Amino acid sequence: MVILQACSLRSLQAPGSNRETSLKAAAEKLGLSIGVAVDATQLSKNSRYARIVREEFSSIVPENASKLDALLPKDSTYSFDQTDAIVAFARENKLSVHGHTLVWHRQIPNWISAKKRSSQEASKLLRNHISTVMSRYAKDIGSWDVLNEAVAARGGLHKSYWLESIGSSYIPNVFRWARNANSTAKLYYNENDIGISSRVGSKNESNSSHNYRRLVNKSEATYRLLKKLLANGVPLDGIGLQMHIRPRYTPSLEQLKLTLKRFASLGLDIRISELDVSLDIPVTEEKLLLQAEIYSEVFEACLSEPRCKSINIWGLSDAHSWVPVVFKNLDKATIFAADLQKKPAYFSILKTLNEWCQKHAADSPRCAN
Ligand code: 9MR
Repeated sequence: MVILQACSLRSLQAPGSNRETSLKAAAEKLGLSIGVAVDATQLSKNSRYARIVREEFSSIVPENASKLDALLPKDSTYSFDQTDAIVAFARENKLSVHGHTLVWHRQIPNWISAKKRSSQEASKLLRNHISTVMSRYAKDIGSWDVLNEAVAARGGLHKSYWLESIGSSYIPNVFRWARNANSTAKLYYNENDIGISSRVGSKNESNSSHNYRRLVNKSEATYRLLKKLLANGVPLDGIGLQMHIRPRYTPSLEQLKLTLKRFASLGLDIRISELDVSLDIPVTEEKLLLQAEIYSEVFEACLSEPRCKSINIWGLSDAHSWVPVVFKNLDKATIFAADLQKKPAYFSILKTLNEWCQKHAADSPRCAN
């Protein structure tokens, strides 16, 4: 990771001429969709939460509502309430919805995972699920994470009920089933820890560390998997790079740009699909400023790549983030504080978006108009 120079909060907040005052307006000018992972209960019960989602974002992703365990909690009877509520909120507020996630090795309800099924039975179940859900939301959900995290940390395929029951053919098949269910939806493969690609030489000690090599291996394994799928005619429109990052494990701007270019060279659209930047506790003002710079760098990398179409923050605020729930020593990963005040990261992203065309008018297709 490069050492970032923390700037002051005051300079981030400084007003300028011709500036947009919401993330959504500033991003849309550059052809970028900005989204956030949401929760249906918060949208209906927390009016400040709902207002920020409506005003600052152009797109929403159900954080948990459309996963298999939420949709099919007990048996084959669907429970669509939460996803329906999210889709209705999007419709009322003219937001787009990205679906997350049709197939994953986690959050599979017990009644499915506890039962051994033949390849045929498991394929039928999964195919029906994909078709039922995509058909129900055909008008409202224009893009989907069809498959989430199928590659293991060391390369190879991640252990999964679907891999065990169906075999590796489940991977191309889920995309084919998705295409049959909806001929126009954009179909994404979504993966974590792939922001670093081997295209970037290892220039310093940290780049040759075990962790660095592991991330490179996973990014490369994902690249090869997608290349093979495409060569075999599997319908796949895009890749989501999750980017759950920490200052210590953040790819440099150069690494990230090259990784995005590498995936784009496969002819895929790119989403930064689940961005958050976790901080070690105790969180200080200095760490929040460093976090602001890291968020901005991810936005810069995406803006530099014409095929990078959308960035999504994973959770609206620090009170709605999965990070402290899972990691005892990490916190404050989003761009709004727990009391829903804007954090330095918010201002820094807005500034990056607003200033993009001052800095890149000559070399960025996003500034053509
Ligand atoms: O943010 C989600 C959290 O609320 C859930 O408890 C968790 C359960 O697996 O999933 C989290 O979201 C994950 C996403 O669906 C896929 N990529 C990793 C995300 C963070 O774990």
